[in-house]
Amino acid sequence: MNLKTKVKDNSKLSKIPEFQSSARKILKAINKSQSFLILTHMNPDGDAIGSSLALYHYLTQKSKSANFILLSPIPTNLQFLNGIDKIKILQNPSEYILSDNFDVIFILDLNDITRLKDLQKNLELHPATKIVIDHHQEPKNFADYYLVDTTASSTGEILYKLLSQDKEIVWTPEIAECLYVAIMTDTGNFRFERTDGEVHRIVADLIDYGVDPVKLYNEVYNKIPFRAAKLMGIGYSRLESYYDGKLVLMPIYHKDFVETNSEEEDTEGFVESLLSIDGVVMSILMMEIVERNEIRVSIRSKGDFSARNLALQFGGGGHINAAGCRFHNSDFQEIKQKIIEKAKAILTNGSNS
Ligand SMILES: [Mn+2]
Repeated sequence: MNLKTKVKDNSKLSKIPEFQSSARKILKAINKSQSFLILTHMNPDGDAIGSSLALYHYLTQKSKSANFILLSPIPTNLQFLNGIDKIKILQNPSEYILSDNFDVIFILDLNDITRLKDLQKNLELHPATKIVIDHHQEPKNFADYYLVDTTASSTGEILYKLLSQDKEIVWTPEIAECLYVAIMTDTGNFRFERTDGEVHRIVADLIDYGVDPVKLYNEVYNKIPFRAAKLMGIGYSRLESYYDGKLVLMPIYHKDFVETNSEEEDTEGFVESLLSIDGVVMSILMMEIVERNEIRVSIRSKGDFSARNLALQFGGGGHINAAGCRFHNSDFQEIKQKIIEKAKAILTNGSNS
């Protein structure tokens, strides 16, 4: 590991050369506009909601009209966030989008609007300036401005760097708290790769701005519903192990959701927890979601073993260490066998880091 002996003045800026000029252009676009819409991905996580809500608070502080809409529900452990009641959850967002004269549409923690399903068409038609702030690989070409750093820990980290360029910002505890939750959740509470010195310097600033890290940890992580704990127990009792314990797979069937009275959202954190098993470098959660006739697969991994490569082979995507894919009208056991087979090459050719 390279230990830097000196912290440079620009340590809080991105390593990407065009970052500062993009940031300046985006701040300019914000200053000259009045009406904003903020969008993020389906099944929003802490980074999606935390960064979007931080941006919402920032825009409101600048006396702008800000709107933040979601296409799916807010996880219960994020509902404590200040301003969460300002989020509109819409069944029919396409009409909403065209009904308003937004000057700017922000798309956060997402780089591919086909993932917004029905919204895609009207989003493309909308004359607003579109700005993407994100850290995922291979952004699609649909927006006017991009603030993308695929080496960043989270969208929250990138947004912090953007907002830091505004010399007039007032760092309220609300903004700081939302950004802290974004960074904390996307780094798995500062455990995942990309949790570097820069990340810690940023969260140190956020703590100085009024964040209470103990309170936020409790709110986000110590909130597993009892039904989810029961469901996790069923999943653990079925755990399967492959390739000398390098891969573990947790199947969860429809009947398990029924038995424990739990839902898809209750599986939050399951697949990550499997990585704490000794020797495991890749974990897979396979869920049967009968409402959508779907098998949802979440994959996590360590080091160079690529969860993303595995997901890509089945039409999915994600980051190297966190990815997923979905199957429709498929047989659970057949899909499982295929995934396990395809994982073999990754687990045997992957690095041993
Ligand atoms: Mn993210």
